[in-house]
Parts: sequence; structure tokens; C-alpha cells
Amino acid sequence: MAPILTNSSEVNASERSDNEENGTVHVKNPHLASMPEDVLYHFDLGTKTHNLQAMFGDVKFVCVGGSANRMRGFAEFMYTELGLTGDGSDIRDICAGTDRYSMYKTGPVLSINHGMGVPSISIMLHELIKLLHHAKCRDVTIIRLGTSGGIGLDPGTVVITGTAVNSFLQPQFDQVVLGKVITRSTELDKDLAQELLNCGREIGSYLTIIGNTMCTHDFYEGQGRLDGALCSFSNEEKLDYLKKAYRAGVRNIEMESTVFAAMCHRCDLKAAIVCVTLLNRFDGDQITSPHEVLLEYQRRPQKIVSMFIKKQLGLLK
Ligand code: R2B
Ligand code: URA
Repeated sequence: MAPILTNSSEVNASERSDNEENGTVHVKNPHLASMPEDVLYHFDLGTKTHNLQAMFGDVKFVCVGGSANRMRGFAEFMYTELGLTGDGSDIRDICAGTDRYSMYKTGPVLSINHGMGVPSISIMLHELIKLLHHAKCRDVTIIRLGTSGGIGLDPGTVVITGTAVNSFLQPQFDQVVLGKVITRSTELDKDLAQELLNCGREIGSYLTIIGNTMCTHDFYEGQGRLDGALCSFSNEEKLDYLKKAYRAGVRNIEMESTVFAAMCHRCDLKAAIVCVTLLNRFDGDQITSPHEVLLEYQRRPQKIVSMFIKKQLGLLK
């Protein structure tokens, strides 16, 4: 059995309190400080080629989500929500030099897409956290806005993650490093989750709850679907698994929450996950709602996050 390093073995107490005091984004990598240049390859940005502090130093909210189009739509939405004037032509893809990720900045809000699954979001987060660090950003809140499969909930319900758990229902993210497993905590900011819940309740036109979120490494077999190209289990076994997850407080399933929570926690970033459910997995596996309905569902987390940001900026009571 591979040795397990726990999160606490990585954390040095003085390092943590330091970060909490000045609010800057700290990378937890001793090698970075001695690098003459840092190329953020998948963003097509770098410390020598770009003045990251001038470009991003005022960022306070980072919103991430899977699809590039959805995150562009969110940036356009925030542009009007924040009352930014102009023709919107300054909403341009900062990462236009690469087709890996798209990034938009509207005032203090950065919107970035992360693709599907743990490896894709993890690469994005490494470069994003370094970017925030190089740009000397302070007091940053990061929120993932996503889609998910619901468990025992009507489609369209918004789930704010209480705890992100893995497929074994454990509140941890296991990263293989140099052939060994490092286990990291998936703790999220409880106050932030509550504030987002309050925004959802204030909007009131759909149900918003706090529940646990299960993160899997596959959309089909990994989420207990019977409709993939491969399936090795019965409908009864599938339902047993989903019921077990439900009893453990899991209310939705997606594919990025554990690594998102773990990396943000390790770097002292205040983080939350707000996902809409597209279907109730007790009722089926296929997503059959019309396109327009799904688009409206996907705007629900955006409205909650927008209200939260506006309240934080004093634009709303
Ligand atoms: C939710 O939706 C995607 C799969 O359809 C995945 O990125 C996720 O977490
Ligand atoms: N995204 C997922 O990961 N699972 C679903 O069931 C729906 C969206």
C-alpha cells in the first residue's frame, strides 16, 4: 500500500497565519521564487511577456466554469450587472493566443473556463493561482459555477457545496505525486456557502440548498449511469449506490469539485461551488430537457453569484 501523506503534514503553521494576515494569494511551491520567468503556458501569459499586476492586480472575484461559451456569457452578464459602460468591446478573451482556456475580465471579476474533469481544471488552477500570486491580488474569492446531476432533487435546483467528496464518499482529494498518494482536504468556506445560499433564497424563484457534492472521474460509469458505451452493473446496483450517496448527504454529482476545493484550501483562497442540477438521477441518466430549459437552468448559479458580488461591492443591500 502506498504511503499516505495527509494535508496537515504539508502545512506549516507559520506559513498559514502569514497568508491569512495579508490576504495575498500564496503559492505553496518553494521553487517558484527562484525562477527568472514563469510562463503560464495554457493561458498564453507570462511574467516577462505581460505586466500581470497591471492586468489583474484589482481582481477580487474569480468565477470558473466548464464551458468557454458559458463563461463568456457570464462575463457579458456581469458587465451589465456591474453597470460598466461602453459597448462591451473590452470583453475580449485574454487567452485568445491559446484555445485551451478562455478568460474575460469585467472590472474586479475574472471569468475563466476550465473544461471537463479533474486534470483539466487542475492545470487551469495551477496557472490561475500563480497568476493571482504574481499579480499581487488580495482578498480574492473564487467560485465555481457549474452543472451537475441531482440526487433526489427536482431538475433546476441549485446546490451550493457543503463538502466535496470523492467516489468513495470521502472528503478528500488524492493526488499522485512521484508515485505516492498525497491526500488533501476538500474543506470549503462555510460562511461563503451560507452567504450564497442567502442570495439564492432572496432570488427565490428556484430552490437553492447546501448539500454535499460528489466528484467523479467519469460522466458515465463513474457516475453510475446505465447509458454509456460500457456498463458492468445493474439498475438495482446503480440505485443502491445513489441511495448510499444520498444518505451521506450528497445532493449532486459533477467532475471537478474535490480538486477545486483542495487546491483552493491549500492556497488559502476563499472558495465555493454553486452548481445547478440538470436532472434527478433517481429518475434516469439521460439529459432530455429542451435546450432553452437547460440554458435557463445554467443562468441560475450566475444570478446567485452576481447578487453576491454586487452585495460585496456595495452595489446592492
Ligand atoms: C459537469 O458537467 C460536465 C459533464 O457534463 C462536467 O464538467 C461537470 O462537472
Ligand atoms: N454534469 C455531470 O457531471 N453529471 C450530470 O449528471 C450532469 C452534469
